[in-house]
Amino acid sequence: MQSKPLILEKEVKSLIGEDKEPDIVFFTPTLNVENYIRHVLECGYEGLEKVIKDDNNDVKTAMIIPIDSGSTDTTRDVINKFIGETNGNRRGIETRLIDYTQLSGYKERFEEGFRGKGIAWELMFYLVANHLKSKINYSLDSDLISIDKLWVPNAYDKSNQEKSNLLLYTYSRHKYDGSITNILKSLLKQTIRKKHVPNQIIGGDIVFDYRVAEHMSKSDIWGSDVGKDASQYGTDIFVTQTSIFEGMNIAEIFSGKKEHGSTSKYGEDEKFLPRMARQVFNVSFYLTGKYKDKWIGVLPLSENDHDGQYPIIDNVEVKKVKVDREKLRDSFLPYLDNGHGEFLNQHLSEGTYKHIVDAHNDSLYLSHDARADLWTEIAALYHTLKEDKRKELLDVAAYSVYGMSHYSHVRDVRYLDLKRAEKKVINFGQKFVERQPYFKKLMLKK
Ligand SMILES: Nc1nc2c(ncn2[C@@H]2O[C@H](COP(=O)(O)OP(=O)(O)OP(=O)(O)O)[C@@H](O)[C@H]2O)c(=O)[nH]1
Ligand SMILES: [Mg+2]
Repeated sequence: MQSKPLILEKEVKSLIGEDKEPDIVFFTPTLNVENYIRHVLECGYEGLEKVIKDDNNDVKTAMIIPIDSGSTDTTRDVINKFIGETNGNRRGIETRLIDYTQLSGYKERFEEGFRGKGIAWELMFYLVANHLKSKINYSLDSDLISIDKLWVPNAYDKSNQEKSNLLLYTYSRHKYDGSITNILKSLLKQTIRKKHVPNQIIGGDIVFDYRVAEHMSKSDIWGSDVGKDASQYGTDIFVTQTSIFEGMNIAEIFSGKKEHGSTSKYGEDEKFLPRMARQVFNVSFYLTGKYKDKWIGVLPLSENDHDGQYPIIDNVEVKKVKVDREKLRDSFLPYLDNGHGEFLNQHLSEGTYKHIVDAHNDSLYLSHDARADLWTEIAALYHTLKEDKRKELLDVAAYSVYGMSHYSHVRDVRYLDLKRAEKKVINFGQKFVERQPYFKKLMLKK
């Protein structure tokens, strides 16, 4: 619950300027991106310039606002250099750096245990909703390499055309990539009728309007326990899923591939992915419960209602991530043997638990049906367990069940051509749609 303002009136004035109400704002959250931020700022600047110079557009003033929260490299120096070179020479665009660690609201959040890009996003939504009142806003990652100067104007046009409240940049991914995304998208299909679930629900680059900012900044998730996850890897799903359930108009723009300054976490799937998955699932399950009234009353999807959309994007070469399947399996197996198997035995229905036993006998492979049964029950269980058990469930879900699902996804699609891989992914989503009535029954049982 947000009791105090995140940023004091006088802090806003000194940071943003007196009564600044730009039409369009380009935000970028930064943390140790000295090698990438200059390119992002330049693309943001040139992109904004193109938008405000276009007589067809009714936006005339623009700002660029990088929000840094604790870079220990020269990121802030690079940004200040950019400001020195461009401000004053402005053609209606001003850059203002926010060093969040210097603000009153940050200390509180930090002490409460909040970390990550989401804290910058919380401040960003707060600023738009309470001070800037800007019509259209961007947040693009500050480590983007593949961004160019057309990303901003193209998304502006698309957002206008589609009258979107939230626009998501969507990227080509190698077919193997995105096992968390595929599970989440499939889970969301259980709760959404006649609507397309966006492709990049956790892509991280967005365009949003005032309405989205207002909803996000008022959310009770900030300051809650789940909010700690929503401020880190759960931040993207928080925004997308809340917007879906709030009935926002959501559009997507395809921007080729996403190349960014990846940290070393890739190549270490077994360590990194479950940690990320745990946070993402926690936020997603929480929101599914919070918005239960918005979806539980709708009729189940019939087979014909299912959109089955998953764009076949085969004109972009995407490097595939190296993955050692044996290593993956060996890292997940011990969790299952040491406690997680027992937990699942206790809490799942007999038939669903049998999938775990069968997978254990078949090198941890879970069929599509098995994965759909497991995730459906886990998503519902989240709402029936007491808090300590819920934490245990999240661990079991993120390490054992996600581990097995990830391994199975890799085994399923890695060696198929793209079209057949995508068919598999659609088929996977359909399995969850079929279980919609069962999911509702479980959610209503409580
Ligand atoms: N202000 C702020 N920005 C952050 C923080 N953590 C990450 N970011 C920024 O958020 C964006 C996404 O973070 P990344 O670390 O690139 O995460 P990712 O894109 O999911 O994964 P990789 O790039 O592969 O590491 C980047 O622009 C980061 O600079 C933070 O604690 N504070
Ligand atoms: Mg990145």
